[in-house]
Amino acid sequence: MSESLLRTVPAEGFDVARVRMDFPILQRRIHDHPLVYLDNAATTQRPLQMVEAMNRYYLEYNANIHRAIHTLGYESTVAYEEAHKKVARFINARSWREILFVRNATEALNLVAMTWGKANLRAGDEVVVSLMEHHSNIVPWQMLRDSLGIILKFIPVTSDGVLDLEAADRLITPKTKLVGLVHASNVLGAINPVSEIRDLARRAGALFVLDGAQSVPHMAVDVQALDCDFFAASGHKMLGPTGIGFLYGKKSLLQTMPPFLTGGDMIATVSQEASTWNELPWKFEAGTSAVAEGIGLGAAVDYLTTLGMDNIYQYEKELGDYALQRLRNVSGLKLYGHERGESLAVFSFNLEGIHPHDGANALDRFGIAVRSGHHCAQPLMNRLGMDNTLRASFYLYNTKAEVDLLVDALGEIKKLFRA
Ligand code: C6P
Repeated sequence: MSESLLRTVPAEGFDVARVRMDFPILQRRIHDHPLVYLDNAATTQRPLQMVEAMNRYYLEYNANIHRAIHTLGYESTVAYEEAHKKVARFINARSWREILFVRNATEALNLVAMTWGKANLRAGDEVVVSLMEHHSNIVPWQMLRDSLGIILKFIPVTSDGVLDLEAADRLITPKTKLVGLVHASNVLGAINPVSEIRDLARRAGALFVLDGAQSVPHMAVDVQALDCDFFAASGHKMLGPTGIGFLYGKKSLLQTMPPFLTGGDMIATVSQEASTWNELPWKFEAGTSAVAEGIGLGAAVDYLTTLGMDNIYQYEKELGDYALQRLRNVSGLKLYGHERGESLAVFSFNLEGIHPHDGANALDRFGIAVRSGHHCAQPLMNRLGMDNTLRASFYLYNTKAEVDLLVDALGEIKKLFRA
């Protein structure tokens, strides 16, 4: 752990200047401007501590896991297992064996559909998701609809960008076998009313799956309190490396589900006739694991834990409130969502007369990185009447000064395009 981070908390509270020291990339200049990185919902930057943890693995104890008696193999196995334990503590899972390492949230959600879904769903069974989902919590269920004949239903979104709970109450019935919900929207930032939807799922006797890709980087998550059956997330959206994410699943479900990918490491025995499965979580981690990435994810979790998720949430809330107030005062800017309920500091908007891709390109000239496009949530975009937006998404190292730079640049861009 670098000295800078250790000095950050808890005595001095959340000190963003010290946090920024852990992210060398933030010192970059882009087109002669300081980098203002506001594309955190796509992927975050990485602290030195995380990169150093991966380096240490490669430089000091690189070896395959679960396969070797030698010292390096032992050390890498222990470190990789410890990373599962760190994630389990981070989200308050009952056991680290409930944490499966996968490539990303997309793979986690596909795993649920392709294992639990294929084994348990029959033609006519209903799966309910929301219209606010990322494609990764829609397409796997569409695949099952097309192969198994299940029925896929969508909880509508109101014109002000929140879930229609009355409609959810009507849609979730005893025919519903699984309810999937995005915990926080990558387009609107909206934090969804999890307990209400979970209670509807429970009333129906359905499983409840949370897509936590956007929530877990920004707020304390307690899977026992949420009482979800599955929780999916990506490491690269929470300061970790690419190529690693996790799926939390209740042990009782994981034990009875068939494996996802098959082959090495996920078996207990193999004969010519049949195979038996390894214990959890290895039953779901076939082949040589992303060892360095898993260790990196553990280090990212250490970093977040040291800062404190409640401190991070509070800091980002204040930053988000400031950004909201400033963006609302930009003339010709149409902001989506942020009208009701709680939201993360994720702002999708359009500038009158300027295509979002042109806007993002122009912002880049000012050193400001935002995303433009449909954000892999086309059903939501269609519902809200747009194809593409600009999106500024903030994280723990962003500052109010960067909000001001964004707003100033938007003003300049409007002049440039005479919009
Ligand atoms: N959203 C964004 O720019 P992967 O790509 O598997 O790491 O994450 C998928 C995913 C799942 N759920 C939600 C809510 C997400 O936001 C994402 C990824 C990125 O918004 C890339 S499209």
